[in-house]
Amino acid sequence: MGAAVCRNYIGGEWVDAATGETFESRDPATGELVGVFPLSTIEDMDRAVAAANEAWESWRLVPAPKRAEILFRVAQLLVERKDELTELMVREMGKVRAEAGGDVQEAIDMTFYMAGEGRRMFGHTTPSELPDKFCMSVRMPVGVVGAITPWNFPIAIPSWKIAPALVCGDTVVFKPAQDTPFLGERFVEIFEQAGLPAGVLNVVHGAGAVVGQHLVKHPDVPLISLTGSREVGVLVQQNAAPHLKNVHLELGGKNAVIVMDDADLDLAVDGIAWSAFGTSGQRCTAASRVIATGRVYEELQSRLVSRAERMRLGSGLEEGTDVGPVINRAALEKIHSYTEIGVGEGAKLLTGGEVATENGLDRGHFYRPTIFADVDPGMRIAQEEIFGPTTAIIRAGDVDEAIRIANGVRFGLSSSIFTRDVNKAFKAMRELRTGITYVNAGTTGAEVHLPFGGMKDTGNGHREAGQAALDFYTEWKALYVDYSGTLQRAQIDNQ
Ligand code: UN1
Repeated sequence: MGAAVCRNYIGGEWVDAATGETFESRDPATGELVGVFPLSTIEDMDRAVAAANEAWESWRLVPAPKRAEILFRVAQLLVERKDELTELMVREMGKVRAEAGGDVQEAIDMTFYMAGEGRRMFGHTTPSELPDKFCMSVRMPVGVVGAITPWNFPIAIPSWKIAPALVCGDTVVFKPAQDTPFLGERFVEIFEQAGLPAGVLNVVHGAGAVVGQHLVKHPDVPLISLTGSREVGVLVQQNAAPHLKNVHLELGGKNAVIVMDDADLDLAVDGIAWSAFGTSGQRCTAASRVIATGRVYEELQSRLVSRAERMRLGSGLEEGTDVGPVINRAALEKIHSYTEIGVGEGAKLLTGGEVATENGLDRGHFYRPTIFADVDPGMRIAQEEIFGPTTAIIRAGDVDEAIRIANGVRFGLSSSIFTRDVNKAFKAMRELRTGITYVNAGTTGAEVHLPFGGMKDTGNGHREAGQAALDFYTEWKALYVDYSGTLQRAQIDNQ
């Protein structure tokens, strides 16, 4: 397949960057060119924000069920184009075919779910304290959303932001990750195909530090939603502060799987392998720590090592590949630097810990599934987000200590416990300080109708997905209708 030349989508037109400059997107498994994209400037971003603002004036007045009809069409088109999008995702992002299909499926599910909100989006009615007076609350659209998305879920995460924004009556300027612009472009093209009016959704490609930052600082963009690193999250929060924007941040994780003595070990090994090495560990929900109690600590090590060593590395397009490439050279180097840090800290490297180069893997960026044991909870490999196929096994004495260790990091996205003891399970569900906790499953696998997000430094209190997402993309308005024909004064005339 030849490389495509792609454009920005602004005000319903496909356009090059004002300067004509471009950047490339390459297959992380082979280095092949996938597409060429506009390296946009702040003028391009200004035009997109202006288009989104203009479109908002009419989009906000389109009845929500009508807005939703377009989303239903988008979801249907995603179903029809699932194979094509899956294939493109494997080529541009590198995850294996089944996982890429899952990413597209997540977008399908989210878009259908949010389309359903068009006929709900419930507010409240409530009695007034005064006679002949009616009270209700309604959700109001806010304006233009700046949606800044990562490369690890190149269609799913954009859908988490764009679908709720549109059904709520907001318009969007979308800045996809520079590593996966093609998928961002295709996603937007589907909204165009579904009949979304011009300007309601715009995409501007380019560098986060240039166009992303300009979007965050733009006075005409009241909502910013970012999924990215903690460092970028802090910067976004700061840059958005002078305009008092509402900012939704979905940042890092350092997710732990707790394995108790009474656990079903086969199940735990399956859950850990999937959560630690799926998507080559490049999920914010990846299991990068395993906390095991006394009796299973040794047994789990040998089972996980043999599982990791049986995993086949390769292009996600090849049948039988378990682990695809990591996204780019810089990621590969960062992941390997953590192996060196772990060894330097005195952790025991059980397997992996190296770049894989055999059988042509050197054309791409492959890292062997890596497991450390004898990890102290305070070590950097047990504290910092690596975003690669590396996990650290830590010993704990009992469930209380395991929970304490699990909670002893700055992040709080996902957690899991494998146990057959209902008392331990419920204690963990209450005590683990994460936005998501699984019992007898790994740390990944969030469903679209439940709130997704984390506690502590994983975010700033907002949630995406489910009903909770509506709270970010709308503002509440309280309405009072007095039909008494007299001036009634609340708090004063109610005795
Ligand atoms: C992410 O890693 O940024 O639950 C999102 C999961 C996926 C989403 C992960 N459905 O792991």
